[in-house]
Amino acid sequence: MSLAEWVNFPSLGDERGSLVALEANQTVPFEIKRVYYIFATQQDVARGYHAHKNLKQVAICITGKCRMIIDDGKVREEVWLDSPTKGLLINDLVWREMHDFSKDCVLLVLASEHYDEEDYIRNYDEFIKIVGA
Ligand code: T46
Repeated sequence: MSLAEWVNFPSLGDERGSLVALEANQTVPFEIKRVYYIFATQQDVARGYHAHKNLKQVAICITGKCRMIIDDGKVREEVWLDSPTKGLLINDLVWREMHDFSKDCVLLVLASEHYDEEDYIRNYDEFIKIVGA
């Protein structure tokens, strides 16, 4: 079974161009408490390398693309985020790594909780112990 859960956002485009609406508890399956975006990532830089204890996120590449690795301790999967109408739902206790950012990549992330450094699991061995894999 695939680990990757996608949320497809309808493109409300017309002859002027495109528009996507992100609505809490509707197109986005949780209450949004925080929004951040990653941009101007340097070439050959990888980010992430952590999991969260209690955090749901939807990640959308609104411009450009990047490759994401998601891993629940049993399944490790690689996906490309490359569409402004496609969000990757990342649940609790999923290890994530982001690689191969295109120069123009803007990765928008909607989060179910406020920022809390205590929620991060930054050591892979500790993550594997916690998920009991
Ligand atoms: C995730 C992936 C997709 C804050 O102060 N507030 C915030 O909301 C965030 C997300 C980060 N920060 C600070 C903490 C660090 O000093 O910004 C700095 C960079 O954060 P970090 O190294 O955690 O960034 P990434 O790209 O490795 O991971 C981020 C998110 O932290 C993480 O939750 O899932 O993007």
